[in-house]
Amino acid sequence: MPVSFLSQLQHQGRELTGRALDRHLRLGVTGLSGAGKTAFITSLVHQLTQGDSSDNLPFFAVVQQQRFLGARLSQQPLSVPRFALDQNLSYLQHEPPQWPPSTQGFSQLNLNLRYKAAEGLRARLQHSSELALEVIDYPGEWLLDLPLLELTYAKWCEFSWQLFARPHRKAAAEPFKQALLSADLSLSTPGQLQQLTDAYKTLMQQFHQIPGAYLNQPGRVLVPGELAGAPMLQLFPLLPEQLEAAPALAKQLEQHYQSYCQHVIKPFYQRYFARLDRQVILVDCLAALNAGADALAELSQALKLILQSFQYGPGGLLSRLFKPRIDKVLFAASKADHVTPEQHKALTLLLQQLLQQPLKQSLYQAATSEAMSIAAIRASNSGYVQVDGLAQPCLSGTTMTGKAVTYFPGEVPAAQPDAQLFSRHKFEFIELRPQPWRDNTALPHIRMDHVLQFLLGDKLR
Ligand SMILES: Nc1nc2c(ncn2[C@@H]2O[C@H](COP(=O)(O)OP(=O)(O)OP(=O)(O)O)[C@@H](O)[C@H]2O)c(=O)[nH]1
Ligand SMILES: [Mg+2]
Repeated sequence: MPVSFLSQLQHQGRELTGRALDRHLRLGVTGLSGAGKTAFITSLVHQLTQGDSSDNLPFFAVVQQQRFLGARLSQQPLSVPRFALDQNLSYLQHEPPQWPPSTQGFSQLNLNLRYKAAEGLRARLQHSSELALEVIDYPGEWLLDLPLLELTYAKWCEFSWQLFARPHRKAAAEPFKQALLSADLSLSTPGQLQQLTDAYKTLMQQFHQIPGAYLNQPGRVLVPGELAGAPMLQLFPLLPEQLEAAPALAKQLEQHYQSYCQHVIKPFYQRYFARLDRQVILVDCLAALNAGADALAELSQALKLILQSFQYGPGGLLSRLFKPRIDKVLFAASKADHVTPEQHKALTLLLQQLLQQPLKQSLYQAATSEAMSIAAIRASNSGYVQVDGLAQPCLSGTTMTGKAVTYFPGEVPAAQPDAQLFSRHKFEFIELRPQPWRDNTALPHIRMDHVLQFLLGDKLR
């Protein structure tokens, strides 16, 4: 029997026992590319594994009550790469400091948290208790594949071309549209299929550069991972009117589409998302505001499509064992260190509106949810400057080009602004370099202690 299969069986056995005893938690970190998943996981794990964190995590009860005995990395399936925690931390220690790069594949990290139980039988019988925590990281582009499971190839073509007609995408999509219109689709040769595939890949790469063009599908065209060169990635949306006009090509593309759904998206979903206990949904609202009205609308649409793939509800013992559902959801507006603290409330309200308005309320009703503005790795310091005798809030930090700045980044609208406001006002929340950071010191953050308390607090009592 192959070693990896054996190790997987052992791992599943441990997970099932852990679940039965309610000692196992699988955390889903969900977010589009650039939302801040890798920074979030890096910070979360570092906050848990570094030594004394009581000064850095004032709202994390188990730490404040001095019951937290520490966390260490534990065994994980041999077939999945380990999350590159040390490597990510080392980027922050570069001279000048850098952010970890965009993620190109899966990785996972398993942690064992040790703590003293506060009350009940466990506290009396055991010196220490344990909770196994499992977190995975993956390229945000792949998340956008989940909604494809609900669509046929023909419906996807329709959806794509409606999307490509939007103002911020139309010009970029024109050359690919012309390539499709001028191709003799009745030929359907391998060379032609590859040419059009390459043209679609170029288009996707251009979309990727357009701020606010979030919904780029299929995700593996942009980040193929281990599938680079696989025939099923010869996949692009024909113009809807071409589906009947070029039946042979349409049929072939539909086969590739079905194969992609079956062999890429379904296993991805089942392996990493179908068994989540808790979920963090990270959203970079500020970048969308910078990019304008179309961006904000597309962000809201992308989130709505993705979140429909998850199941929410309380986890009773049986359901936890055999059909786990997400019982706690944290909506987090990421990179809150890009605005002054008194704007955090508005940022949180904007996030709630973006996420909840398009979704039926009932989707979340079964789960406990909370929304907050956070910075996994705080890159700015906030303070006040005197202007005409009045104290004005400000931030100080270093821009990505290395310039030290002290500034007021502007106000955050507490609700989705209408297109008119965007035409009058340009939002400019600038990106900042991480602050210099030394190993063995706490990572600066905003509200990661609240995050830990919400996600883990009840399991560490
Ligand atoms: N100021 C600030 N910037 C952040 C923070 N978290 C992430 N960023 C910025 O956002 C960028 C993207 O963050 P990542 O953590 O790589 O995002 P991701 O969701 O993992 O993206 P993919 O791997 O492409 O899916 C970083 O390179 C930083 O520039 C934060 O807490 N504060
Ligand atoms: Mg990442």
